[in-house]
Amino acid sequence: MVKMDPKLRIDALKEQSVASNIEFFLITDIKNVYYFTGFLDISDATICLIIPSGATPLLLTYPLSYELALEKAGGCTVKSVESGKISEQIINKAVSLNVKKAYFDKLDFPTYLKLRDKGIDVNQDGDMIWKLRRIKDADEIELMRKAAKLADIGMQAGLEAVKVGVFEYEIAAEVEYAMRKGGSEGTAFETVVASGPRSAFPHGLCSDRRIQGGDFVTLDLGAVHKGYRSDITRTTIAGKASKRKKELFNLVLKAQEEAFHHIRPGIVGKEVDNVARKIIDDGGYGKMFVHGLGHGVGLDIHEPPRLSPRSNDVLEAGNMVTDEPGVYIKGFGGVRIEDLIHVLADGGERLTKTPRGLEV
Ligand SMILES: [Mn+2]
Repeated sequence: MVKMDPKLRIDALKEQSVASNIEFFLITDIKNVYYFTGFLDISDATICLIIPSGATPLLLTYPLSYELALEKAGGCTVKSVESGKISEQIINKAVSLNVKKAYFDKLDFPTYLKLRDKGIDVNQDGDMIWKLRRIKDADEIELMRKAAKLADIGMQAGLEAVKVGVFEYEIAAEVEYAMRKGGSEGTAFETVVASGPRSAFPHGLCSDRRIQGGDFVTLDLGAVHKGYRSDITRTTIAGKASKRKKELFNLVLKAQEEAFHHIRPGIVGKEVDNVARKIIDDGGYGKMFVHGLGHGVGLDIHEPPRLSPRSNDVLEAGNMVTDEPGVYIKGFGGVRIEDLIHVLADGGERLTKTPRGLEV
């Protein structure tokens, strides 16, 4: 049984806070609250974790979530607050602790103003938390391995469902059913099934278009396991591929493969991006590779570190990043191939393992 120890994470944050003279850290992003407490609330909840430097962390939640929060958030004092009163509680706590300087990851504007009115210096700092979150510990790696496996199950079902005459949404349904059946908590993001000319839209979602012979079909999907996400894309062909489609596919595959072999600690995000971009550029499609090569994945589907032309993020062991070059030709179609990569001490490890061939 995988067990997170949020207490160690709070200690790590406190350590950084002390070094930066931060006496009061307000955490309202629900993913961050989960990371530091083990309590995951629904996405639109208003909750707040207060980490004062010298006292026990305080989790403010509303009555609906109180019992669950109490059960999960072991290292915190949990307080149930009437809905609409969380802001007031935050301010009271800051005033009672005589806080001079507060930091937050995300904060609503009225609360921000009210804290300022109390003479408190209020600052945003997401970096301190991302410094921790971007390096996955052994437990998180195991959870993400499982999420990746569930995505492979979804992809397998999706690829099997690609047939001439089938609606895109039917393929998406097979993907999501298989992942759910396998134990996924839902989808990591809206499943993409983009066929024919629609495969030229990088985020084409899925529509009521029917698959036609010779279509590119791009499936981009992800599963969720204990809050951790996975991300995989495959492009396949319905029936037989034309020569041009094969060439385009092989170019993107080569870019994906080469970039993968460059993933290791110490390399900069833009350097990895450039490996793939150069191959696609040399193939004549540089202008049609319209996004960065990849992004970090964890509790969020898009998080640091980034692999893009401007990213100065340096890869470290324990990072989880995607490797997903793509080429999109308006009216013709597009190809994207994506794997979730675990950065090891000496290279990369593909967590998603579905074969990458064009014709399955
Ligand atoms: Mn992705």
